[in-house]
Amino acid sequence: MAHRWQNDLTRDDVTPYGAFMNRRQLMAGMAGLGLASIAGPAAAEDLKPNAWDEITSYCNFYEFGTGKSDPAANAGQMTTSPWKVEIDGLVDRPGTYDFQDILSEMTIEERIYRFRCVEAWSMVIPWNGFELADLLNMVGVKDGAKYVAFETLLRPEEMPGVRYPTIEWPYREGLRLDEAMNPLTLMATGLYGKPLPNQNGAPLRLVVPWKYGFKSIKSIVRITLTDKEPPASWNMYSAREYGFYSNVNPTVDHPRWSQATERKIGGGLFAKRIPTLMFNGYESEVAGMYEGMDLSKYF
Ligand SMILES: Nc1nc2c(c(=O)[nH]1)N[C@H]1C(S)=C(S)[C@@H](COP(=O)(O)O)O[C@H]1N2
Ligand SMILES: [Mo]
Repeated sequence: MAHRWQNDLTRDDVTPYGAFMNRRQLMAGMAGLGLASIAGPAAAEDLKPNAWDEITSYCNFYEFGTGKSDPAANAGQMTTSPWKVEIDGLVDRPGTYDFQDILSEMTIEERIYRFRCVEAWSMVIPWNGFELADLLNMVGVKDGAKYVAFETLLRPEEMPGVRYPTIEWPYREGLRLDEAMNPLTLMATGLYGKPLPNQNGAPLRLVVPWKYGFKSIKSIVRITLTDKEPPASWNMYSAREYGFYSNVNPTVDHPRWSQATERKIGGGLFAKRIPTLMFNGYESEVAGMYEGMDLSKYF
């Protein structure tokens, strides 16, 4: 089974920016898929990457509308070049960084991750990107920083969805510093070896594979290191439905639906729902960060 995946992974050994793939990290990424802990051909089938068309046409990006096909229809209007990312707060080298300058410092690799939306659908996505830890180390995290806050671009003239008061704009999210530094936490810049399409959060979005999808904030323009838990858009909208942590957990239901199972996109009308895995299958890599925490309280 592992060999089959290794073959799949090496199939298009391409990255958008010509950087080489780091084999050791690729293997770590495969371990991140939980291959060792999953047995049987059915489970292996669940790890088949979704098609490009599925990943790029069924999206959540409310700045472009609340329908699943709205982002693909409308996000083409978003100007993504030039792109600046402000990095501020408790860092040694705060500043406004050009996206291309950030890229030139980073090693782009491929990571095939499960992706689980809080709405109980899922995909498997072959991202390209770099570890958030590498970016944070580049700017230098100061003593006393405990959280990382993220903000999405807010440009109403290019974003038809932001005239509706669905959530508070700009879209905001946050992680605890240890979560941000975890090697699984990715800043994605591509998909299937191609630059990230706008609807998926071009040119730079977060991917936190053990958390519900809304934590994976798109089209990031600001990253702030802080000592306080930062406000997050969905948490501000409804804290009892969308916890700050939002770790994937099949035993803690959303107030309005079960989180025990999920529907993998692309399976067709009669596809069976599949069981949702604790921490979305990444338990061995991340559970240690939450030791001693009551996960039904800190959900
Ligand atoms: N800025 C921004 N980021 C966002 C969202 C959004 O509406 N706006 N939706 C979130 C949700 S709910 C999910 S499930 C994922 C969807 O990512 P995808 O469309 O690339 O699959 O993006 C997340 N990041
Ligand atoms: Mo989501």
